[in-house]
Amino acid sequence: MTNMPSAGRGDPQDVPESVRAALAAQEIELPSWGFGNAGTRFKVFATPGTPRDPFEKVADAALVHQLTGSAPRVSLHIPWDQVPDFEELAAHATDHGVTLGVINSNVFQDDDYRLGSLASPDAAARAKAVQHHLDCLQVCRATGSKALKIWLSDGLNYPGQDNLWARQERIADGLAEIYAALKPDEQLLLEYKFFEPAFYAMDIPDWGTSLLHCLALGEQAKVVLDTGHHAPGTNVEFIVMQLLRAGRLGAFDFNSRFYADDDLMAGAADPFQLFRIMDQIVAANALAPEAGVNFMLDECHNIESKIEGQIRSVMNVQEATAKALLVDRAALAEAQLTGDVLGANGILMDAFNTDVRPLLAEIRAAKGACADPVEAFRQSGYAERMASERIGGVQASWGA
Ligand code: AFD
Ligand code: MN
Repeated sequence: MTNMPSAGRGDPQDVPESVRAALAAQEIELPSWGFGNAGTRFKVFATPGTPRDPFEKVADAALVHQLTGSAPRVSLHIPWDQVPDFEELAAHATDHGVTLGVINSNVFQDDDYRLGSLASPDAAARAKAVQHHLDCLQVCRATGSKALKIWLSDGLNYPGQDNLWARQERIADGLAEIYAALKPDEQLLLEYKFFEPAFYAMDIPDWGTSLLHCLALGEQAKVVLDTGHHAPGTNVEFIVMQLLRAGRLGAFDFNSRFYADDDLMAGAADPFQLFRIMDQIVAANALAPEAGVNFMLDECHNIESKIEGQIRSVMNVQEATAKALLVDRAALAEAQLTGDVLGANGILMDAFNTDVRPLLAEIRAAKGACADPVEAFRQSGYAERMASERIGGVQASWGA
């Protein structure tokens, strides 16, 4: 068979209703911290109009949802999003057409955690970290969130600095205390990262370590796969498949990287990898919200427009998903089983090479969102208005 693209494969008229419905139902969760100032260890750049508090961050995130139609939830980060009354923030979100999503803990910005949080050799630091997570669970109950996301920056800078095994036991004990506090409808999402801020050994460096801890904890513990958290060249879609097989893929933190945890727009550095990831999701029937995988963004934009960067990331995830849904699965299975190596690859590439932008523009418009969310944002004058209205106060950043 030739692998020439079928006539107009991406033509909205040719796309099955089931594909259109799946794309219309797709939900991508936004990071509140993606709307604040960000940077590297060298400089955090301030941008006029940046939100000064969680209420303004939620308003910016709600605009992304309004324009794209596919970003109905906003993850919070504690204490960056600390407010006196979380029920008031949840109501504010609802008023803006979105809801509050996953609650992210933060045990990486306190001097007490210099040698680690749950892994620290200091029992007081460990106890403080456990308490912070118990406090975050109280935030979940106030916001209606059902998942606590844990990323530990814990690790070592030098061989011999601490006992690798003992640190695993300390983490296991601390996670067990937190897990025991979960309500039956709540989840603990455990994220891994192969380096940074520690440079010799992170205590949860890879998917295997996160999975081992989740399996020891119980059914309500699942793994978070951050696409910026692997060594260059890692086959990330293989990890997606394995975690799906184990029933322990809880969420993605989508972003893009050229070298490390670069926090660039999802899909911008390697759209083919994002497609291969979504291909595994579609092949496993794990796309629908009820499948239990949360498709989140975790990215901060240092020099680029924050709102536009989040809009583009949502669109990039949608495009990768649309292409994955267009894979001719029957023909692919046939080619695979008959050992038609290039035929099978060609079928996958045919879908990847399909221009799905007209299809997605039509689906967005049909939902009452914008066919071209980026252009709509640029035309809206929102960025300019916020720059003129948001005067004074302290712009949100990693510190606040
Ligand atoms: C940092 C970490 C990790 C975490 C995020 C939010 O690297 O990705 O998910 O902060 O806490 O980016
Ligand atoms: Mn992350």
